Amino acid sequence: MASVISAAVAIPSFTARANASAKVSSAPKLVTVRASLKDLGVAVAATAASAVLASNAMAIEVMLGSDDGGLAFVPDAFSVAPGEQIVFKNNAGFPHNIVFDEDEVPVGVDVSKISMNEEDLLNAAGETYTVTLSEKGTYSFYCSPHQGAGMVGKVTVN
Ligand SMILES: [Cu+2]
Repeated sequence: MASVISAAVAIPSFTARANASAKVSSAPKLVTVRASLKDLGVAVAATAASAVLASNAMAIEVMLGSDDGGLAFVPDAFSVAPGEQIVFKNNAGFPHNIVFDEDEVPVGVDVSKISMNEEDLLNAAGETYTVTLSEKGTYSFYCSPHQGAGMVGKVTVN
């Protein structure tokens, strides 16, 4: 059931993004726009099919630490569909962890179910922490060792 729900939600949002980018594009690029929309149509169909087959088809990867060693989530603000996997991956400047802020999540969300323990850390390069969020809304999260250094992020589920 979960995969079917996830597919039904994902298709309209993908289509909405396609419409938005088509509006932004100017008239002289009409041919290009048509071509990319056609490609996008194929992509939407493929996404729908794979989402039905496996709900894990959609995922976003967030780097822990920037390539130049900065203490940051990369990206530090992003959107996902409900149920889309968010894979946090150790990149640089570790150890890191991911803790959701109980005061900045949608009402009713239990942050203990989506956060790592404050004491748990990802210590090695390439280590990951994966979470999926089902409630729509905005969630703030941080890395507990580096919160003071500004390693904070925000994800919108829509
Ligand atoms: Cu960190």
